[in-house]
Amino acid sequence: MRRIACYLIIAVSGLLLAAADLSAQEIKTYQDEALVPAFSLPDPLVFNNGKKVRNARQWTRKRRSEVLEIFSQEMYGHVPARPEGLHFKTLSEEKVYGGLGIRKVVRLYLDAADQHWFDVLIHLPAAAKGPVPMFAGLNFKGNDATLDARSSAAWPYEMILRGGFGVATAWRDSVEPDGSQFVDPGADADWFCRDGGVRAWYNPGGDWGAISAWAWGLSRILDYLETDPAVDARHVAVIGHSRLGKTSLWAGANDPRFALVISNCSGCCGAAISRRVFGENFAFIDKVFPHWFTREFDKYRFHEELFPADQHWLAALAAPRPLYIVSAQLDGWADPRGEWLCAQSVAPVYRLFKKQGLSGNEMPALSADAAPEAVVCDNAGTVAYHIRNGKHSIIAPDWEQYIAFARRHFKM
Ligand code: GTR
Repeated sequence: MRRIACYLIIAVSGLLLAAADLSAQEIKTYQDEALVPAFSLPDPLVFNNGKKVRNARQWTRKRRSEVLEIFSQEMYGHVPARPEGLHFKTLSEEKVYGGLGIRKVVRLYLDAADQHWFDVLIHLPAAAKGPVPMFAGLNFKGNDATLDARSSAAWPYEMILRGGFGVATAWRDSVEPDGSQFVDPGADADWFCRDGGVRAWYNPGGDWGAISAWAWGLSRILDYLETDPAVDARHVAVIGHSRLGKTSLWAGANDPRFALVISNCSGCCGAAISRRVFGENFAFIDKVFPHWFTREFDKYRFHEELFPADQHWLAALAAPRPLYIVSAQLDGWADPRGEWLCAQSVAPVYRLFKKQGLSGNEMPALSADAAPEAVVCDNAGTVAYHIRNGKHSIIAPDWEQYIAFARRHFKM
């Protein structure tokens, strides 16, 4: 008995020491291939009970929800269902771009009493003969800011409309405030939850991070799009850049109604393989942006190797739908090679559905003298990847590829 008590004391004090160590530990990051630790990627096609997933049916019926639960439980938190009182009101509608497009603002009321809402900015091609496919994604600085000339590369509305698509966007902070350096309430100051975000109002106490709240908002946008006769809601591509690229992957994972998933420079806890620990890592992201995650995620600080999945499992939740992962050459912080490896490593899941992953085992490479915004693609299959010359951003050359990819998969 005394011996057991003794062991217990040693074990508990060991744990306490480890915890103290952890909080004092200095967070280091590197962007050097030579420092990438040796690792093997966990296999998404093994059930929690250790048995092998043999076919698409087993994936869809059981394994898929196991993987979704790991990310809900350990990284982003659970995404709640549609609120009962959800309803919509069109606030304005006008012709824009010399008659090329229709611009609408639709208010999404989240409760029957009209107490909580956020606004969605929608552009539709005016000359469309029938319901149009769409891109849907959140924005960083407010809906009006996407109309600003400075945002024309990130939101090239005329190009998207000419491509035959509509596009819907809402301000990230109108769903759940980020509290980040980007926030400039501007014209959107009247966002719905002045006393906090959707997490404070809906399912309070639920352990879900902002990324889950934003993904939830994207699904509500899709709820609206399903009611708009001008929209072909069975062909809506979910898209996002950076933290919103993490969000688009997570929204696509949770909501199979999104027909295509695009993640632009999503990096750590997005498409980048965590076990490479290249650029931003778990300790850093969870310290600087703790509100993005469930508190369960804290235990993986400094321990990417203990996470029960890696990010290719998250990306594979898009299967069998078309998936497009993108990097920028100078975006070392987001780990382009890790993002490519993720795109490449979803192939076994797509193969279950007889869908083609990336074509090559080599990462597409830009030549040393590549033009400033040059793009090198491996995007002929159902899973696609490209790397663009330049920095951490989403710009017209990326959109050009997204439009072509979506046109091909939506058979336009
Ligand atoms: C960075 C963060 C990244 C990425 C980026 C962004 O500061 O470290 O994970 O999400 O912000 O969203 O622009």
